Amino acid sequence: MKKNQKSLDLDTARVSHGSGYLTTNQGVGVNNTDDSLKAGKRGPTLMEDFIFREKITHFDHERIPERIVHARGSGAHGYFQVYENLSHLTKAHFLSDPNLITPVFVRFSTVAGFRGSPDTVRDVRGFAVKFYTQEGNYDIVGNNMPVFFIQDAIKFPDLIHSVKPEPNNEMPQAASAHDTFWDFVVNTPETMHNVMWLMSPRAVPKSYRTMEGFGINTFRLVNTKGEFKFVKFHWKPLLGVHSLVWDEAEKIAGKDPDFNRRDLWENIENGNPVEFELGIQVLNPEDEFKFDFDILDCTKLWPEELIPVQKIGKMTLNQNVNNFFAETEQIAFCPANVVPGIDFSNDPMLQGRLFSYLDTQISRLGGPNFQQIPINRPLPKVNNNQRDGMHRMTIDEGQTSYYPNSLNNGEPHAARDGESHFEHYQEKVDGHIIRERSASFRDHYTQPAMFWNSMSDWERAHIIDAFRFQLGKCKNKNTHQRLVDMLGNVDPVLAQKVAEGLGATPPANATNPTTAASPALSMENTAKSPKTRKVAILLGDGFDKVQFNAITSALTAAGASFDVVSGKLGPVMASDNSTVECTQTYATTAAVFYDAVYIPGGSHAESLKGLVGVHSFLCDTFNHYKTIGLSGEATALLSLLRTGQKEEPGIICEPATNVASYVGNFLEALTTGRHFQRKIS
Ligand code: HDE
Repeated sequence: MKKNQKSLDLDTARVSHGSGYLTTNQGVGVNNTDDSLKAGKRGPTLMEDFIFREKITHFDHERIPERIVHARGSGAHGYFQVYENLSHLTKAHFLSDPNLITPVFVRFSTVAGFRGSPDTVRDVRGFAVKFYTQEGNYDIVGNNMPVFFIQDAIKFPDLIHSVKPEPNNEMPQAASAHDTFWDFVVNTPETMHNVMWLMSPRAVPKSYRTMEGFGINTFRLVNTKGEFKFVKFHWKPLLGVHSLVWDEAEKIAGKDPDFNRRDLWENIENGNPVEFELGIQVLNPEDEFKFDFDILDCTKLWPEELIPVQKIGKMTLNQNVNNFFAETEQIAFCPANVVPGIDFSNDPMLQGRLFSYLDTQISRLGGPNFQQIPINRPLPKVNNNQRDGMHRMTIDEGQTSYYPNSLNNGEPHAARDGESHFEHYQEKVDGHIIRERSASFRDHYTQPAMFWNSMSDWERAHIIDAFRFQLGKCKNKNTHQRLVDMLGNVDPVLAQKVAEGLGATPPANATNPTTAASPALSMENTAKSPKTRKVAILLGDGFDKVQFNAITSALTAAGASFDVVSGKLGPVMASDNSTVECTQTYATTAAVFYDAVYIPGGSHAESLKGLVGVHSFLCDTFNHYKTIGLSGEATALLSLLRTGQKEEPGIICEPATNVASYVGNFLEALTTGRHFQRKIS
């Protein structure tokens, strides 16, 4: 792979430890790193043992504070290319030339959990992208939902205190299903819209490769003529948007806490690039007041049907980190990192964010020089009079470190015309200094209702179940009722169903304030591809090799993958006495890690019937709406499902197997993914 500019820059910091003798940090050779220096073989350790002290001291200080939010994350390198010259909209150089390759680093994250918490919890996901442009670093620090919980940054500490583990006992970990979060929600109606998203399947993404990203806040694009447009940023995954079901997410959290991290890592490691298109919604300044929401209110989205998303470029992630700490942990994103041509709006959340990130990074990364850490340093030369501070990495030469100066001929000089530089958009501002919320921010229910109206049946069922689960974990009954009353302003059916589950009283005057819907908000019609699909093939001695071969070659041809699962690792014998290597067992894997299960015919079917592992594979696959494939003698295993479940969609079961047509049916069901029409109760 040809290296991009940032990769070459990072090469200067990479150190290989493949060979050579051990040394101290001073470069002095060490011939024993196993025994400390003692006064006699059984005597006390000596203070003069600098080799011992250095090793232990370094170890004692190996941890840095984790991020106050978004502590749990995974990152990857890649690049971005714009589709066409956008200089009519923005003077940003990296958006002007389709041939230009801009290196990027992306960090995906959960929000509430600690650094070691599981990936598949119900939470918002962070989606932060750093573009290493030739005009400096530009960051889109976004989430996988297009709206936020609050309207003003000053409330952020309250929101986060409420969702983090409760302060008296530090429970629960990485979960919003507890009293303080919902107490905050019922006291803060502006949270309603993001809460609807949080209860939806979007909050349990199947993969970082299959979630959307949103810059959320409103920004400006500014061109060379000084004209601006308001803009919102979107990332659209080429593989479509896909989520887990809740039971699956909970099981995976225990069985593989690194589920999303592993998926990202393994796909990049296996040469499957991860691709997202960058989209923009562009709004003319004269249209600022045309809508029934305020475009500066980040609890509102701009419906794509009103303001279409234009796809402007593609990001490809194709390289894993060499060292998690040096890269993924030390990277520092900041919404204030903008380049000429991209500017801020007066969105009060954005304005607060512009302060917070750099501030937190000064303590997280140990002082004001964290921009010099290799993963953070920009590609253009940093040229200013800032000096000193903790961990300064550069040796800044010269006598002068101030401006203006004559001793250094006025250098470095203020950028002149023709030299890339940032100029703030010269907005005219006029108003009284006031600590108040704009009246245009007051409608907290129309867009949550629009979100609800846009959902398919299975998404609605997911949302109702999520509310019931989350509130069910809150001890305070008053909170249940207040939440149900809030939902009465979103939709009567939603309020009624959640009330039923909680034993609360449905609100008397529940109404849905709008008939509007935005089809783009539903995941129902998203792209579906067999390429993301993985099948568990359950085998015992005596399986039908012809059927096995037909399925596995069709899966490989379609770009899907499979694991052979059996009672023990090693070879499993087919009916024709050939063998197939089994790489997973019922102890090492489970149905939650696959999109489908397939069992070929053959004499093994009888023995599989009695195995607990096979039983739980089939039941979980059924309950998670996934495809079940049984052919030949294995169709008898249908008896492991309850009566009435056998005719449900997504069950491809043929006793007299016509191999070619069977394989086609199975692949079609697999590509569909989940069969939500299935009745699972
Ligand atoms: Fe953040 N946020 N945030 N946030 N945020 C941080 O910065 C903050 C908000 C987002 O992978 C912190 O370096 C405030 C919205 C992501 O490293 C901190 C407010 C959105 C990440 C911070 C918000 C985000 C962060 C913690 C309210 C979506 C992880 C560690 C005004 C548009 C970036 C750090 C990474 C991280 C502050 C709201 C996204 C404390 C004050 C809205 C993806 O500075």
